[in-house]
Amino acid sequence: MFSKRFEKETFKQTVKDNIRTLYRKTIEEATPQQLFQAVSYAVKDVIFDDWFATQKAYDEADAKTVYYMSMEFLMGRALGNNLINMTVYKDVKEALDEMGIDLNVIEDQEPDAALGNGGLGRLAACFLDSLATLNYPAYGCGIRYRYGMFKQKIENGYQKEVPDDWLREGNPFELRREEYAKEVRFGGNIRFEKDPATGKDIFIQENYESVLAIPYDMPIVGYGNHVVNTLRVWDAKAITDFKLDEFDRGNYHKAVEQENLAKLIVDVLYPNDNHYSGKELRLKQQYFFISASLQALIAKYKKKHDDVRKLYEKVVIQMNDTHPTVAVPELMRLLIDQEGLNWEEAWDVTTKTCAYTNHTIMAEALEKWPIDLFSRLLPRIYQIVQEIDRRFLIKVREMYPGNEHKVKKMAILMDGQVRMANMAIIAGFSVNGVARLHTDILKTQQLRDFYEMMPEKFNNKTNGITQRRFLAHGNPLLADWITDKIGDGWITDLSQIAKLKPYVEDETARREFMEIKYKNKVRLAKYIKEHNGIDVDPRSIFDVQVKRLHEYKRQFLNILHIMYLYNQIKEHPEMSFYPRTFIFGAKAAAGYLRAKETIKLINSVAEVVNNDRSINGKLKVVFIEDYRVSNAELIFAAADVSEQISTASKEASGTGNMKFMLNGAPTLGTMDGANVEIVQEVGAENAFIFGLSSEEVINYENNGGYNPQDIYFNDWELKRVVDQLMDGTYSHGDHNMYKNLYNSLLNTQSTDKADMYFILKDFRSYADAQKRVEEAYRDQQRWSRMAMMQTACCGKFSSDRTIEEYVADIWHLEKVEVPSGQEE
Ligand code: T68
Repeated sequence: MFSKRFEKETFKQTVKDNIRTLYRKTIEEATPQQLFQAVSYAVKDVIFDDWFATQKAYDEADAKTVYYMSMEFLMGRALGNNLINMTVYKDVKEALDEMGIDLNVIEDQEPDAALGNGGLGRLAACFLDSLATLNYPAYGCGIRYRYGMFKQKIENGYQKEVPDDWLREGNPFELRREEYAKEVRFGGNIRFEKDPATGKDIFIQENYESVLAIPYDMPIVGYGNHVVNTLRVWDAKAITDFKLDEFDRGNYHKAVEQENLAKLIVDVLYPNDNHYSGKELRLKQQYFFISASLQALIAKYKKKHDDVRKLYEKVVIQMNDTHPTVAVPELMRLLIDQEGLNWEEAWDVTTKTCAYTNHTIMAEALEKWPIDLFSRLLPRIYQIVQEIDRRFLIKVREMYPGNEHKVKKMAILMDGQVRMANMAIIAGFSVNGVARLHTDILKTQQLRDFYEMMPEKFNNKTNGITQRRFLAHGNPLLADWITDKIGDGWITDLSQIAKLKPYVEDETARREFMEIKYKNKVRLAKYIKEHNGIDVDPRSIFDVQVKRLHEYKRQFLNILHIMYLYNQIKEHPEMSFYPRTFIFGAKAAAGYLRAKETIKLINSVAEVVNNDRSINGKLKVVFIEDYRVSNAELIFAAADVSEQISTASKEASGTGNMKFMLNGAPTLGTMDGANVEIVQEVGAENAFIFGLSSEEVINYENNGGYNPQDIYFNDWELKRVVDQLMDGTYSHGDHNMYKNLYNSLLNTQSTDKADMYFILKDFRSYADAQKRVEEAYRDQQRWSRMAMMQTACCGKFSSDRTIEEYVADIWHLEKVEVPSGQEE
């Protein structure tokens, strides 16, 4: 038992007391939301004791700390996960059962903390879970967006975005820390003086606007070790309060402006995934949370240490993509302007403290700020960037005399833009990709010049996921079964899951494994019935693609193939066909038209196919509304087939692929991102691989693409499918509804290259792979072996392994043991 407070009777009493003090109600009168709040407060009390004990232990150990800087943390729900990690989930469930309360219903009351878009934000959340579980001192630093990722409603087949008012009912798992507020300044001009005493240059920012950054801390509970780390997200508040009686025009306007700025800055998460949005407000958000976080970490460091030139001995900053890269010049500024270091000293500290992770090779995701915007908003920061650039280019010219081509490619400031990735690489002591293939592509293609100049910085850290959320919490039936077979060591050491391998040859074990899969399919079928009103047969193959909607991820390929299958079934009703349920879940960025058109197409195909009685329910298509962390947990547990079909070279890693694998779903995919490593672990015979290789794709791209017309005019079945986009089959006769999608394949109109993502090129190979899936599934003995092998071979893909690699190669942290914060 974790703590006396979770002894059944004590816990039940606490919940009752909370309901009475919070709402003046009895348990019977309380709403589910009120019960959620009351239970959460009971849990939070215990967490908070351990939280303070952890911070004290870290302080005493004077341990080096990693600051994980990220614009996104896609945390999902906290209650269930906290109970799992406190190892009291079952006790609490039982206690609540006795009170007539269903813990699952209570958990469903909690809104997801959706402060992220997709993989990058969820990776940050998995990392925090692993850091706490592995006893490493860590902070996540980010923004407390008032509105997170929008909620998706499907209306008439179209996506509609609804604001995500996630804080409406209050967040029981956060702590406002007004006492650690920091001021952040924007704009104005820089006046330069010589300090008469020291002769040093001093830089004074004048006529600026400023906001007050206020931290909210959220506890990150480690598994069974009493560690509670902190996710610190910043809220903004105006500095000047209105003093209307002192009515002075200038001040009044300034006060209104600062009030507006504060409101705007943390208002909403930008909903783009793998796409750069050059909005001024986005740069403000970046500087806002970085400046506040760096000020706070320096202040914390100085409480115990007096020489800031040794900051790197106690602090390491990991920049999650380029979004936090303004940390480089901001740290320089604080060290020079506030701490009095000279340039060389400050540069030494900065370049030993900052490390950078790259998450994409997509050109449209590269952050490049127009110099006029950047210098206007951050005048002092811009001066520092200029100096970093100037000094770096001297080195480039020394190393490559006369090679101005290199200068052009590697400079930070070029063609009127500030190139953030270049700054991150130049200043970071480590540059890592997120899967082996991705890192190789960075070294040989995208970042080749940097790699040649400073190869020692480059390293790979293949992504991972936390098995605590995506198996222990999301798939309790399978989790218990595994523990029954091999013990519970896998929860904190996923490599132990390999002990399942002998059971793959055990027929009873395989039958049990498949029965659990079936029950999870029933659970998802119920969810689909409740949310979509569609009946799906849990005996059909659940073939799932859930992830952000993006052309490179090729949901379009999947749906074109479904249209093709439908034609086949209609034309050859006698043909043997194993029943399939194709399940999609995906949000499209609000302004991404082709992505939204794809959602409409999926829903239109679903409408036609699901209502065609002549096919006897052989084919069903379901688009799950509002795909997010909480329903993802149900979906992974129920999947038979994991669709990972990105154009090879485009998906840096993928992490959904690992969650499917953990839950026993074989990969149907391209040799892209971490799929390559998944296939290596599970064996090629246990995966369904198709399509162009990354070399082939890159080769075509370097030679002007390929001609999709060659395929279109030579494959009449495929041509028919493509033509159906325009002939009204899926649009009640409207010939324009899908013309953007159609054009993207054959390019009759647009300025883009035709079929940039090689959909027609890979189509036949994909259809073949799908045939192999069907054959394999028909043989239930074979399939059950294959499914179990996924789970048994996924040991490598725990974020615990990833974090240990970051620690060993980049962060160099030490584990700190934490005593229980409870008096037992
Ligand atoms: C993802 N990137 C990669 N970006 O696409 C995925 N981008 O392959 C990888 O597994 C994952 O990162 C973790 O490494 C993203 O999710 C974004 O969400 C994003 C957000 C804002 C701007 C650009």
